[in-house]
Amino acid sequence: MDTTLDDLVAQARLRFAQASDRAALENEKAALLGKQGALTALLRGLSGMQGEEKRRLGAQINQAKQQVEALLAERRAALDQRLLDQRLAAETIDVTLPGRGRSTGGVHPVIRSWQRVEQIFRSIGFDVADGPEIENDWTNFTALNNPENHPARSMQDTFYVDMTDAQGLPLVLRTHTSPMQVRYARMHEPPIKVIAPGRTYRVDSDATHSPMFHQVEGLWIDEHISFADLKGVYTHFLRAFFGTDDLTLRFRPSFFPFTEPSAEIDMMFKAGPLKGRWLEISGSGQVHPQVVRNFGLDPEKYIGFAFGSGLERLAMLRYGITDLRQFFEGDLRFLRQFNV
Ligand code: 2NL
Repeated sequence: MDTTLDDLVAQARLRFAQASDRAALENEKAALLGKQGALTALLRGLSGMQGEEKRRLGAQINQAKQQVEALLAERRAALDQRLLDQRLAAETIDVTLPGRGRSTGGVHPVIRSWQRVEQIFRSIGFDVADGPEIENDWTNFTALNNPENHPARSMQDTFYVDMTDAQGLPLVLRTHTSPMQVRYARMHEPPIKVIAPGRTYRVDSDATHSPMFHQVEGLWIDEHISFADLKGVYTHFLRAFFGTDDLTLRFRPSFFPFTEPSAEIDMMFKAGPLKGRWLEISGSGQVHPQVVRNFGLDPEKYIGFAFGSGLERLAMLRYGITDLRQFFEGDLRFLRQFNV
């Protein structure tokens, strides 16, 4: 073979070997076999030749070209293999590592109490209502007989939404679940017998108040519903909720704009760790005639009671929790205790 061609093949072998990745290798290939390549130039040179010489030289150039292509294929395969080896080494999975595990969620103690309350009231014929947490101020305040200048309506106490509803009424984060009972009462015919559990919001945040908290309100309206019914229903509820008949109730006069007369309900365990202490558990009262009117009902005909209790308070007493803030911290060591 022509020494120029032998040199060319030797040079190709050397330069391919020095190419350390596919991109460098393809550049070397272009320098030999591309449009401006050395071998391509030699092939082009044949066009000026004739006969035997052209055939001989042409065959030699083609042979050299085949050798270069074989070297190229060999080096490509070697570089690809090296890349694969590197990736396999870098991306190995250590199957002996411990697994990350997969844990299941649990039910929050306040939600557990919520579910328990629903089940008890359903069992004595109460419906369960659910509704918007963003309310208009008529349903949240006015319908419940809250005077226009009542401090509860102030920005200091209530989260206002920077928007009005379709009727132009200011919007608030509901401060109690009563507005849902107003909606329910306006949509149903008596007897109205319903509870409204849910999230509520007030501008208040310290050791015993959270800006978001849970309430369950209850409402029973018919032609002859009295305080005796309230006492019977609430006594049954507390005994079922705490799983004991060893508790008594006390109704203490109080004031709410939406009830008249109004009473705080206190309870006392006759046994157990909280034995002998009066515990405030709920507000209650006979629904105010103006509120009955706002339900769309005649207060001369319809009468009944309502109550409002804090679900956090009920859950704390049931589980013996002493710090409200634990409900909202999300500490799994605390939460897991209620999901064993
Ligand atoms: C409290 C006070 C109370 C009510 C809530 C109520 C609801 C309607 C009509 C009339 Cl729709 N009243 N709810 C009544 C009395 C007291 O809760 O401080 N609870 C923790």
